[in-house]
Amino acid sequence: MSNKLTLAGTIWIAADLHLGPDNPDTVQDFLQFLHSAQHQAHVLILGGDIFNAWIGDDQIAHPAPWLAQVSEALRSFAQQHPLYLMRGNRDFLLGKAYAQHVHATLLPDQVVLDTSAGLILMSHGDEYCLDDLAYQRFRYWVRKPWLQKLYLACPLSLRQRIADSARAGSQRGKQYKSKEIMDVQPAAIVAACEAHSVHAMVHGHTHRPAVHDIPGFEPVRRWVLPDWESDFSKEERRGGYISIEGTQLCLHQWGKKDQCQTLGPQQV
Ligand code: LP5
Ligand code: MN
Repeated sequence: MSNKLTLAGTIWIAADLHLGPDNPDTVQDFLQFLHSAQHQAHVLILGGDIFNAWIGDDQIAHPAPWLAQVSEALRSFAQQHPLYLMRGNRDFLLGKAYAQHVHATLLPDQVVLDTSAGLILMSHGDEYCLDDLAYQRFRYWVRKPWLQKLYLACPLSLRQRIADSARAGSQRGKQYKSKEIMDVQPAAIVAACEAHSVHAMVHGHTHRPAVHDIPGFEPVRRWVLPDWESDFSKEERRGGYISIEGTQLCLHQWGKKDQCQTLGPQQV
């Protein structure tokens, strides 16, 4: 039985914001987005990699200015509308303490959203990258509660150093990996569709925003959320979100035409 979440009204979903001290313009873009969401959406789901690296909820005791600003904006959104947080491969250590701090609800790694447009299988997406064996090994270990407990028992300064080295290790590792290996494995997508009768799949992680048919499961499509990046090249400002309103699911990317599909019960 999958985790099911019934949501009413207009839903906005964003992921891969990678908020952090080195991305001030992306942080400002996100604060602007939150303000728009406050007035145009009823529910907001942040689908993982919200932060560029999350080293433990206890950092909220003495937050960096950017984190205090983001947390305050999330709290004020959540005082008016339901806010859900999903964990990604950078912020899998996000915990109940931070969720409570921003008045949000933590979601499991996979959830079936029961919406006005239909049933939508949502996850961060890293769990589908099964051909990336090095990553799946990393994921296997860092999800171990005992290792997380060990890591979280370290001083914040040491945790930051370990996170920085993990980030560097990741950047190095990616140089030698093919694009295919770092994308979702088609068989994993088929298995997810076979396990869940849904009208659409939504995930992030790959930083390859698009809408894909799923051969053999038409008209179910796989919607990939945009990653956000406004700090390194103004021309290449990246970002966007998925909206679910009425029977329509739309992918909105900054500077690109919206892609929409009317979902419907006839699909399942
Ligand atoms: O993240 P990104 O986009 O660069 O690449 C991802 C995969 N890499 C990761 C690693 C993260 O970037 C690391 C984030 C640090 C979080 C802080 C907590 C750290 C310790 C927690 C201990 C409980 O997700 C990358 C994929 C790519 O997506 C595309 O899908 O290819 O996978 C890899 O690079 C696999 C490497 O093997 C990862 C190596 C990390 C080194 C591990 C050292 C840390 C051990 C800590 C022990 C206490
Ligand atoms: Mn990711």
